[in-house]
Amino acid sequence: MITVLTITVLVLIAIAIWQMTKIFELSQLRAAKNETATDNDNKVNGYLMFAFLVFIYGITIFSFYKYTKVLLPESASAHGAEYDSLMFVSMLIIFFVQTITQFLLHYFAYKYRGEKGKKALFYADNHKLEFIWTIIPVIVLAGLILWGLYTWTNIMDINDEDDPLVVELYAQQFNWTARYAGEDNVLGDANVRMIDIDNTNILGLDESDPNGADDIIVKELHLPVGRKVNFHMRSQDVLHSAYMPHFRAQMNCVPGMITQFSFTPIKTTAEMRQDPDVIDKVKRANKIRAAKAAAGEPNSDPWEYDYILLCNKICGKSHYNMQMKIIVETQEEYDKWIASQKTFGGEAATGVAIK
Ligand SMILES: [Cu+2]
Repeated sequence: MITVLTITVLVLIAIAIWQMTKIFELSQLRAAKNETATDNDNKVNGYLMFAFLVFIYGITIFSFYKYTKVLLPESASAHGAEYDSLMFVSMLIIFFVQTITQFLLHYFAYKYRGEKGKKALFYADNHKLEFIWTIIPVIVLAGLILWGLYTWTNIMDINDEDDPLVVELYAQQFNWTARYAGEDNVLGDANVRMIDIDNTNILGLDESDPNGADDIIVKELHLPVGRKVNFHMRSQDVLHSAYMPHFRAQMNCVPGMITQFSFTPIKTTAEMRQDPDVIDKVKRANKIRAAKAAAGEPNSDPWEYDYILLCNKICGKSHYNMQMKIIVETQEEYDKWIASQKTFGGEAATGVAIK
């Protein structure tokens, strides 16, 4: 009913605007003058072109000044630096070319504005010019594409070299669960059809698979610094995307299949908290939070920096809050933590539910 009413109102508003335009046109009939642009009109438009150029240059400089600080801090994964360089060089070329072409576009619009007696020059073609403006983009784009493909192949080369830690990331509306492969570093088979909530089997592990007995299911991801991690992603319900921005990592989680991503964390959480860029971000966020706390708003406690796993596919109404904390720590700290966790076999035997 509301939809029908909204459409009716919109149609009526459109008719009213149309009628008013007609009345306006009729009232202007007598006063209508020659509508050909004069030299003065063209001059004004020419200057407006320059004004617009100044506006877009100004807003670009302003955005750099104001918003560069909200970009991600330095990458915390081994492959991240290469990824960032590719991004930086691509953006640099885009900004360089756009600065020049925007200037030329607006300058020529001004220079060749309409003037009485001025005639457009018929200029069929110029092979030299055509060659130059074709070959330069071809070389630049081919270079970027080749570099991009090389980087992509490097990042997406998921293999078992260097004894990687195997971890499963399990997505469901609207939370993440991680599963470590345990002592044998082999994940037990799993299928959503085998989920048995009453029996603590929340990820649908195949209880007859011996590889799964030592698997460790947790709600907080701990990673030892400097060791490669091979992630296996699964989804229980809809498309999700495991996004770990500080490690420049993202992979879709697709129901019915296992997707993979691999990276090596190179900075512990403690080290990252000492990064000047991160310190600055935390300071700014906490200033906003302090103001909110003073106004009595909930959830305004001071924030401490942590790596985070987010969902980057709009998967439902609580998508925005689908996240898991990631802690990168030294090998000793990690060993201590993992030793304190219960295995799936142990959980199933004791029947303790994992919350
Ligand atoms: Cu999601």
